[in-house]
Amino acid sequence: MKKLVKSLVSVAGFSLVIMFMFLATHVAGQTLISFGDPVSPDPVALGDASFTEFVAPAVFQAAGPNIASIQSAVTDFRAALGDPVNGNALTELTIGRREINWDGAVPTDVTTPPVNPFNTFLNTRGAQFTTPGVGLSQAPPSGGPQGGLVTLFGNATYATAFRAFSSPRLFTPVGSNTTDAAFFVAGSNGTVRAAVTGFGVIFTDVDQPDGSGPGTKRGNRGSSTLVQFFGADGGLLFSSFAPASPGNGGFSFLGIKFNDPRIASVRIIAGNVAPGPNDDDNNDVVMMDDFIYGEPHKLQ
Ligand SMILES: [Ca+2]
Ligand SMILES: [Ca+2]
Ligand SMILES: [Ca+2]
Repeated sequence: MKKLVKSLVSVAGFSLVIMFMFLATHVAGQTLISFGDPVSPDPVALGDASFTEFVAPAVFQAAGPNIASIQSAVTDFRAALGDPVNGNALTELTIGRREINWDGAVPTDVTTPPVNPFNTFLNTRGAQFTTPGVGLSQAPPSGGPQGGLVTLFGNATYATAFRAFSSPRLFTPVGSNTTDAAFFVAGSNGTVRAAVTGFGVIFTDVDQPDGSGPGTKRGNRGSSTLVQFFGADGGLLFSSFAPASPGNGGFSFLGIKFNDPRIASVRIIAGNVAPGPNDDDNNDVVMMDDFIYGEPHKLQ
């Protein structure tokens, strides 16, 4: 009997350890859990290893049918990163933030052909963008000399499916729904790696919220749009789904900020499919607008 009680206690203890592991990995925002690793029966050692490395960022998010729906979250995020906007200053500044609204260079309604890597802001604002797809383009939803997203993706519905937060242009990968951002000291032309305290992105037309699925299925997957934040060693610091706003041309914002510059790169998965098909119950096509991030500081 004693033996049975002892083994029950040990089973209960083991379950607690598993539960702590589950909580720890979820609190840490790590979606990859390795069940193959040996599980230590010592919860003290496990707790030490799991909790000390995670630093929680401040998270800013909002979604809704119009610009006003997300404006206060964007304003709060800008304030958290700090003033001023450092524009195209070709040096590392101690304070402030950088912003890219994709609307510069006259005429501003031009559709820029997809390029990879996208180095337009590499030297001037310390950010390089790449995609596993064909390239990255700036375009208005429709119109301009090249016809905007409508012509770029050959889909007339894109004229009304998406709207700009900052008019007239949006930013999008072509041939993929993934955009990677890496940070460098401004003025170094990509030669000096850097990290930022925070990074935020405005999306248009995130339809699918966390936990819902096509048709009557519910709770079978996450939101269509995900942002992952990585440190200098490539380790995942944090990841979060963007909030959704169903309908046409809605807006979503997701930004996070740490107390120190530790975000060296960001992966943005915008929508659950590469742009091209109609935006519907199965295909949640999503476009990006303003990127807002802390001043890139040289990695120490
Ligand atoms: Ca814009
Ligand atoms: Ca939609
Ligand atoms: Ca959509």
